[in-house]
Amino acid sequence: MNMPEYDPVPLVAPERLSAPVMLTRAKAHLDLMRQRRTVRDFSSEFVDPAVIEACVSTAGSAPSGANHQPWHFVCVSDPATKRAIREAAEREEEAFYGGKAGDAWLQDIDPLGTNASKPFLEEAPWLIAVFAERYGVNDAGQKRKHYYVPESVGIATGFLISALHNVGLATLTHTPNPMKFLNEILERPSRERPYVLLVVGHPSSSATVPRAAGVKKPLETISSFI
Ligand code: IYR
Repeated sequence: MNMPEYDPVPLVAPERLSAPVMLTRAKAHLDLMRQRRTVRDFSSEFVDPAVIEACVSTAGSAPSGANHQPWHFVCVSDPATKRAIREAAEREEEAFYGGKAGDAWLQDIDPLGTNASKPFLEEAPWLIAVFAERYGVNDAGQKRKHYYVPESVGIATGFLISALHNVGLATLTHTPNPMKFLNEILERPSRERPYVLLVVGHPSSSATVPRAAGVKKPLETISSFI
């Protein structure tokens, strides 16, 4: 088989910052990211596809196992496709809230105020369905093994959420369960597993968010320094 060889090139290093500038920038980024909230009330205001393209390209720059980039992003603005996704998602959510979830799970999400109704799937200007490729296929149509797929796609999705937040767009990380219907509606092959459905747009002017979801664990709880 034709294996690409190790071919090191000089690193194009980001600018070297002084210690105080590093700290200022770290805190400025923290301030920006702390403003991110998961939003469920979207305006239907237009968002330029070029902005979505740039944010998805940011996601595509993420690190991945063996650099196989085991992801695919389907960006949907077509109203009929959004409607089909809403209808399928609400069918799953009705089963979920109707008993499939179990009492403990429903109690855990009670503070989020969610229910089976998902109008934002039609109202928001963009839905981005993130798919994880279980395996790849090479030019000859043979299977190519992928590595650390959920980790890789999770990192890329994090890049995407922060890129969207950086341009002032709100997101909802939505995971109707199961999400298999996304393969059918979006015509993706079965080797791709739906990973998350991101709802993207401007928040509506009357958007509210659950107080409880804004409470983040303190640094002392989430970290140790040795
Ligand atoms: N997927 C459902 C339920 C839900 C589950 C979790 I875990 C959440 O953090 C929020 C909601 C829904 O979207 O309503």
